Amino acid sequence: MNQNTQKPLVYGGTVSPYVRKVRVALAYKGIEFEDVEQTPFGAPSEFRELSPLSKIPVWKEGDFVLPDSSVILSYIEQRYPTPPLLPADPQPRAKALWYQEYGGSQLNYVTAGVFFERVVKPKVLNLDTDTKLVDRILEKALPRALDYLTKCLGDNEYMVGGMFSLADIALTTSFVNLNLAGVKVDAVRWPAYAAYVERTLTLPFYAPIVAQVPTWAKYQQD
Ligand SMILES: N[C@@H](CCC(=O)N[C@@H](CS)C(=O)NCC(=O)O)C(=O)O
Repeated sequence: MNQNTQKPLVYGGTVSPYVRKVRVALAYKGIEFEDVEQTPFGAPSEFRELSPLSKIPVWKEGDFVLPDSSVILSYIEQRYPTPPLLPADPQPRAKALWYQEYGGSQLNYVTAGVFFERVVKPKVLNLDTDTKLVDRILEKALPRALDYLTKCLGDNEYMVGGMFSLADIALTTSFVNLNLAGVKVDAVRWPAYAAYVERTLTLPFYAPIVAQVPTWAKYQQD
């Protein structure tokens, strides 16, 4: 444990959807932790000791270190089982884990592509946005993801098992970045999914974490 606070440390930054996932899970379970601001890019060698892939988030509890958001959630789910973030039944439980995988891979690649082009490139790297790439993502990859997710959600309030779960975190955290990049889920084309994202991001334990993003990270269209 950290000698000063005895709280676990979570390394990361507010614009990372993976870090946000961990923060929301911890908030849902009421687990206290300490934020350690860390960018993965150009990180010092001490950070690479913790995270061999040099990625955020990292969980550190004394000598115990976990450098991956899904593994961190798996650990905290066992360590702090109440309230649960996974259904107890094997099938919805496995589905929730699949949605976490999808959220952290394909869905995030799509949303991060837009965020990188529209926000990170102009605001951090001083580079031009590849507008053709953004158009392709918005016209093809994002609709494909939203069609799939809409089918999975059906008319349910939550993605699996009739309960809030880590699937709901994993399938909404990327949309914070998409919103920051000036894109909202089209509520005419995907009304159920747009409403699901909106109500999930405004849940009382989730909304304050969404609000933490710095102002520089907001895309403004001229
Ligand atoms: N599978 C990892 C992915 C984490 C990840 O890709 N984090 C990004 C920030 S959003 C990062 O650290 N990227 C740095 C890099 O790829 O070098 C997880 O779920 O924690």
